[in-house]
Amino acid sequence: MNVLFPALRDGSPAPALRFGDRALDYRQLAAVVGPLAERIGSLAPGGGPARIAVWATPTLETSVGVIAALLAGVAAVPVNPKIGERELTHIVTDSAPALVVAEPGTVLPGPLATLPRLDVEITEPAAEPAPHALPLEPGDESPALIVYTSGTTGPPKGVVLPRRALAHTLDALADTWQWTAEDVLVHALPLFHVHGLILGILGPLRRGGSVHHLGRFSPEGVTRELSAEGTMLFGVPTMYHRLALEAGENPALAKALGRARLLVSGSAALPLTDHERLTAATGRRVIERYGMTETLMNTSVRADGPDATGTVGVPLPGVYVRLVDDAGQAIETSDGETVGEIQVRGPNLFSEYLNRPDATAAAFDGGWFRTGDMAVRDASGNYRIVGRKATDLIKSGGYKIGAGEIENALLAHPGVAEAAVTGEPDEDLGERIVAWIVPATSPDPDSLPSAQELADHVAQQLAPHKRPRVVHFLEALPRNDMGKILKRDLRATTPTPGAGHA
Ligand code: MCA
Ligand code: AMP
Repeated sequence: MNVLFPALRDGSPAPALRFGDRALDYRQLAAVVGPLAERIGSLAPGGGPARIAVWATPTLETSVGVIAALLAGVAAVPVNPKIGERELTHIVTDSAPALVVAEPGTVLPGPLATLPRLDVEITEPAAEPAPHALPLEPGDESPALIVYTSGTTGPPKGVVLPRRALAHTLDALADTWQWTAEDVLVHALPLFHVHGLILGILGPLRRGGSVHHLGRFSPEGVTRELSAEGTMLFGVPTMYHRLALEAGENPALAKALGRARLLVSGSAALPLTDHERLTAATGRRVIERYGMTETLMNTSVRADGPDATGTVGVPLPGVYVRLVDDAGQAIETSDGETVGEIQVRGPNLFSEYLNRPDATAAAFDGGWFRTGDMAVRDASGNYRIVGRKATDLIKSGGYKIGAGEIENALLAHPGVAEAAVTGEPDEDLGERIVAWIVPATSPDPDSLPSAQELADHVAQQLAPHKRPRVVHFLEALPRNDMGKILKRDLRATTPTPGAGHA
């Protein structure tokens, strides 16, 4: 199983990657990644603790940089190119990359600018490039990627994903979706998370198929690519929601979606109303699959299975899934009603949280990973997710965001005395981030921060998708006798005037 991308070694002339009008076939890709993998290997020798950062713009360069790191056997840390100062400082300090890989000409922010830098140079590829010997790949347990993910409190944790987990998940999805070298995947997902990078870029390459990345999401881009060669579409629910709204009035989009072999949604729940709108407009059903950064993919509706709309389907081949009740007992019934926490075991799991043995240990119940997701199982073995254990985790636009990290960023603003963050339902984003602020007392009311200023502050410190969309100003936060903030009561609190949308 050591070879992650057989088609790269076979010198296949088939198309591999396309971003806009720039594309590489497998021979051209091998000719670019081969020398880059050698340079990465010489600067950050693989097989050891060495890691590199990849400035993960949605580009050919990012894909090439990550593939080269995988071939060199050096773990890659993909970094959101819109990341803020506070979060970037944490990631660079925690992962200590030996160098950073980026597109030529990009200006990198502070903590990355001081690292040695390797530019991914992709010159006009030769039509018939000379074959390039690729390095021997390391063992299955060798770390492939470190992806940062939010928890309820504290800064994001680095999830160490071994090559074994990547290979297993991608092969299990091939079986579940009948995903082959003939498929052309279309998507517009960011390349610093599992969904866009592992499923969306490495997935097609493991199959010897190809991906057309849109650069940024738009219904026009989806229409164009699925009207041409695209056979599969991946997206988060926010994207499918926008497609569902537009498909009713846009026959070209409806037709393009109707042509696709497979429409797959994941990263958050796709509401039934959007399923129904899409089916009404296109005659097609969207398949949902369920995964997590720590576990990669756990379950999916099968492409060759019965309709299971409204569920996340059945466990993937080789993955064990169970429901556990509050007393820690496995739930044996499949009545579609008894709710338990989803726990997962299998070769799809991560190895550890980087530098966090405490958090790694706490995440497991014996060999089972506790997902924190609550679900029921029906008589056909399909899982339906009904909620989440932690109210302090927010899923917005398919991104997982911890309330604690936003609260900490808000508290660092001089105009904020107290802060609490909650999520509330949002038709487009699934959930939107809401901040509840007690302003710092100031002799000058005009110097109090505005909603926009606080949103900009969070965007600058953490990342734009973590910014509050609504800010309420209060005189005090509701607390219990122990001083703990009562977040449930916040929703019932009448905010003081001055609330704003950002
Ligand atoms: C707005 N912007 C700002 C500010 N306000 N920038 C700086 N400061 C501000 N105050 C910018 C944003 O950066 C963005 O820029 C633009 O304004 C709009 O941003 P926003 O409204 O936040 O989002 P959107 O453009 O409407 O994006 C919706 C989206 C996005 C495309 C659906 O949320 C998305 O790509 N989601 C994917 C999440 C994902 O991949 N999750 C996978 C993780 P600009 O216009 O330049 O972009 S989960 C996972 O991996 C597991 C394993 C799984 O199961 O899949
Ligand atoms: P992340 O930790 O960012 O990888 O997000 C993983 C979380 O996304 C899971 O724990 C679930 O809460 C959620 N998730 C992923 N896919 C689905 C889905 N199809 N339906 C509902 N929730 C999902």
